Amino acid sequence: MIDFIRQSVLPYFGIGTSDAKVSPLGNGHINDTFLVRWSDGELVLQGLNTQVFKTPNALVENAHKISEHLAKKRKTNDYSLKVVKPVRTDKGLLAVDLGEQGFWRAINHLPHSQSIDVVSSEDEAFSAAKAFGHFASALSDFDATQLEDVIPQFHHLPGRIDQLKAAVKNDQHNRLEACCDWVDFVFSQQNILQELAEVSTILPLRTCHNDTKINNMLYDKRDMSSLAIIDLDTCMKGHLMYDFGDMVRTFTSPEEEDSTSLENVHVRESIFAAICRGYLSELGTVLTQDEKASLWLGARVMCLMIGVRFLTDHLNGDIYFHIHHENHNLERAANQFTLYKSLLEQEVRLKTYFN
Ligand code: GN1
Ligand code: MG
Repeated sequence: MIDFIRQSVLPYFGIGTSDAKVSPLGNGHINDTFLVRWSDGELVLQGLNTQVFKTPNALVENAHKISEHLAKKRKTNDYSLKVVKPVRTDKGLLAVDLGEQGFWRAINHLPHSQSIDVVSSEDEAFSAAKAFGHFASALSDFDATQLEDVIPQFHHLPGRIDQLKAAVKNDQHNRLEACCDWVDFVFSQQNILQELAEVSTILPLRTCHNDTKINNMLYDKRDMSSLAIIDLDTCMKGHLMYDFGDMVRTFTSPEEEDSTSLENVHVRESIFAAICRGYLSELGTVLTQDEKASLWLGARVMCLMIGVRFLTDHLNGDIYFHIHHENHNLERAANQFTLYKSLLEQEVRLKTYFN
């Protein structure tokens, strides 16, 4: 792959093959991401997964619009984080489509940046949540209808549960028996759908990031302050409760998303509190009362929904998320359902942080 990139992709970006160093970057589950360094500079190169992103041109256009909006705000000091921007091909395009050999796009690499996969302090949680809040706030005057839905119904729990039902029915890889307890668990939680249906109709549609994982906020490694929000691939119109929920999902556990040490997987109350403080410090005056009231639901939905998606993919034979070993998606699902249960167990205490 690396040789192919050097020979056949980098020339489109005007980078000579002789001195370019290409190395894998990050922990994404969908796209292939590389850091490219050469004598004159560096960039992040991505091969988009076109099975998942069926309209990659719309995706790069969406990301470009978001970057432009944020860059404009940065010029007037209304956005304080760094902005990730597309690096164009030497013909001035946002990407190069090589058909069978991939759809490639490049982004600027931010010096001194560092991502983490597990939050280790309240300060880290606070600054990341504040950064995601700042991002949403800076986009509150961006017309979200300009963005194409690159994955329709991305955060749509009823649809995700239907996909699980279909996977259970087909059980193409005879994996159901070994995970039927988790399937039953999901079906026992369906009363959340009613609550969701009622709330969804009253929430405003806003520009959402839709993948507010801890490793999509880059820290400045010199002082661990927040540096930039990255991965604009799933920016679409939606409800901010899901952005809040994905932070809860990925910040609060002391274990990584695929850890099998389930006895350690739980929601750390102090980290949950820091997320609320950080996010609301930026959005407190932007969110409507209904949106504020929806945040607790967003947290529950996101933990449950990603568990459902991992479990579905396990049953389908791991066709969506990259896996690194057998049963990886099942392990991820068990981890996320465990976190979801911990969230429910602590409901009374956790809800006090919204006051
Ligand atoms: C995928 O590949 P990455 O890390 O950007 C997924 C998210 C999931 C996440 C789980 C397009 O994101 O929705 O929450 O994995 N992205 C897509 O870690 O499905
Ligand atoms: Mg992503």
